[in-house]
Amino acid sequence: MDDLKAKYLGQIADAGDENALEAIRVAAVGKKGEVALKMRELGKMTPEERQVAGPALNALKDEINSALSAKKAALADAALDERLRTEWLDVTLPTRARRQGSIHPVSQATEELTAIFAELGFSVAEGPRIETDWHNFDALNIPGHHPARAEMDTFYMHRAEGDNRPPHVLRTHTSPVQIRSMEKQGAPIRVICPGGVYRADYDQTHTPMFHQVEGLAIDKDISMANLKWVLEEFVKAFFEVDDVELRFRASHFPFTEPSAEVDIRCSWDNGQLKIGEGDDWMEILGSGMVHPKVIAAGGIDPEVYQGFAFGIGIDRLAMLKYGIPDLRAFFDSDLRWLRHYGFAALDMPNLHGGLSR
Ligand code: 2NL
Repeated sequence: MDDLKAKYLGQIADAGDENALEAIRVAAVGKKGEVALKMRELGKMTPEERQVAGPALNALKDEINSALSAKKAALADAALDERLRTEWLDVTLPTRARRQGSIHPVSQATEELTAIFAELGFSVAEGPRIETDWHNFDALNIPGHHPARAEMDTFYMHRAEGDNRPPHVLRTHTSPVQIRSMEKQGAPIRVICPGGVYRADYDQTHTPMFHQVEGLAIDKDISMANLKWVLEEFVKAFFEVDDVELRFRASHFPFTEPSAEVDIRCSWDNGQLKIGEGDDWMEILGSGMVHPKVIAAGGIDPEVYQGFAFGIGIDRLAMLKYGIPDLRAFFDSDLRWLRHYGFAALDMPNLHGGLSR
């Protein structure tokens, strides 16, 4: 037994890798290993002999097994040390030049308009794209039977069989984010909510997902005059023109009263759009004074507070500003298109950025 012990502990100490160690394990303490063979001889012994040899064999087996696991751990440690020694990175090296990635025009336009509204004192809020139908519709004075629910071509989430609660929806506008902002912050409030929205509509000028920015300003004495000034400042800064003329056309939305659609003076000279001059008008947004029911839904007292709201399509703003003709290409993930219209990743967008760089 002493010979066996010396032989296997020696082999284990000399083993160079896990495979060698496994071969030793099989030969020594495996089912048909040398220790097992010795165990079989116990049957031929006298009871007295067996009482000595049995425990001694078990102890030998335990000792070999411990030596095996100790050596295995030592080999793993050595392997890790070797990897740490050979695999390393100099994180202080400069980055590689840009090859592929670029900023999507919608992201660029969003960053630019966010910077403009931030300078006008608006904070930015985001919210879930899967909304309760209360936040997306009821809170905005669009009740269950209202035609706007159908007009908005809503995507409804699935409910389990027998679950009769109203289903969640993919938000059809970012207004629910403003409802949530009112609930959280109360009045006064100045906030913009940019983000993706969904409507079941797909043709030349519509994609089922598109982007919107809505703005909301609520205080004790806010009027349409404030709305007009904010929109003029925004349009001048975004399109980088010194002067604009906006035209407010009476319109109707369930969530504003009165409501106005806003056109911008422009010209189209052989396919070239000029903003701020000319004899044409182009619709760019919808707006109005927030309906008292909507202010109340946000948890604010409409007897004390009033305000304006507006909604603008970001995708169309980006098309107009960067001269991109086809909306649907925005969401095709075509790398050639992205390289053509995309913006450099390190080119931080800001109020003074955009076309004039
Ligand atoms: C459009 C119309 C609009 C709003 C959005 C709004 C939000 C709240 C309360 C009241 Cl929380 N109104 N949003 C108001 C008027 C128009 O968007 O045609 N957008 C492209």
